[in-house]
Amino acid sequence: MSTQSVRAQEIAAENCRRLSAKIHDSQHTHGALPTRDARQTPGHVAEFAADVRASLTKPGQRELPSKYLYDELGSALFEAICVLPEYGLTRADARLLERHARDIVDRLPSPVQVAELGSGSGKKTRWILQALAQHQRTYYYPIEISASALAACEKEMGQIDLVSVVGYEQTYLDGLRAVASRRDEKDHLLVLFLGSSVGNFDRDAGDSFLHEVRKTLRPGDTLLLGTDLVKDVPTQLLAYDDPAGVTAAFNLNLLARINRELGGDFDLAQFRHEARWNAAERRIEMHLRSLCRQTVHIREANLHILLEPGETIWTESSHKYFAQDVSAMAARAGFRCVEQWIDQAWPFAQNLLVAE
Ligand code: AVJ
Repeated sequence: MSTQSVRAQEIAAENCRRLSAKIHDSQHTHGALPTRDARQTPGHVAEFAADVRASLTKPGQRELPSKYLYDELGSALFEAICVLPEYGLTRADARLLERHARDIVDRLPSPVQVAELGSGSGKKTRWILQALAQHQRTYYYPIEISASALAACEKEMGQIDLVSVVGYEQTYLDGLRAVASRRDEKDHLLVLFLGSSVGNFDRDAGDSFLHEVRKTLRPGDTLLLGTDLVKDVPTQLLAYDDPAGVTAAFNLNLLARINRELGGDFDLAQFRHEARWNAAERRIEMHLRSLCRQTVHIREANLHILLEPGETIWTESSHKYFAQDVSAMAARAGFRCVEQWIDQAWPFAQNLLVAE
């Protein structure tokens, strides 16, 4: 793509953002904004195909990147997971934010703007935005790769009094860099990274990701980081292998998405969802187990693979933390952990980190 058309696209995207900001400013929030699914443009198809090809042909263990779990259907299935009785994580996260929103915002420098990495529908963020909006007009920038989740989030959060919402349909760091570069000198930033999404990264990748986040910030900016804590193994396994099969559907949808968007021919009936506790790494792993010897063809990735019976494709990791781990993790990335709020019913921590 030429530089000029990239620039033209940026301008169009910027105009679109301004428009969406205006719409929310004037509180005309009925009717979703027109959104197209950027994931389906040719460039994104090529990127998806290249990622699928690289991860499915890894020597040893085959993989698929977990970020592709979240197409429109995957995001809807994830929302369903969040209300499963076995998956206490989201409720614990939301409980902490509801209970301590006042306390959290009282520790922030002002004025402060809010960016959220992977906002989803943004439901639990309401508590923070409402608490902030008691002091100041609040700008909220949800960053989300799922167009449908982002549209829902913009619509919901734009209805809060004195809150203006401008969504970024981008990956975490691209979105955050865009937000950070557009703010005024006087504005501080609060970055929300909730729901223990940091747990999707391997420990080293998590460290470098937090370090990248730190690099977009100025000293005194803050990061509110949600981390799911280690608990007993049966409870953790059940949270990722619920009896109603919602998590299985969420996991299998990744293969269905490859069939839909990349011309794949996965036979979903020949795969089984599996959740494992990896004790050495302190993480839940989701896999898809091949039930027979089978070949799969993915047209857009120009890929043929042969799967053996019992062989698995590793689709996601959810690392779990000890409460004491977080300060050290924060320090390695250039933050200081100034406060930690822990839910007793479902061990989960909300950590307030300040950029040093
Ligand atoms: C959104 C990444 C935090 O790992 O618990 C839920 C995703 N996967 N059930 C998690 C998920 C299976 C979730 N995160």
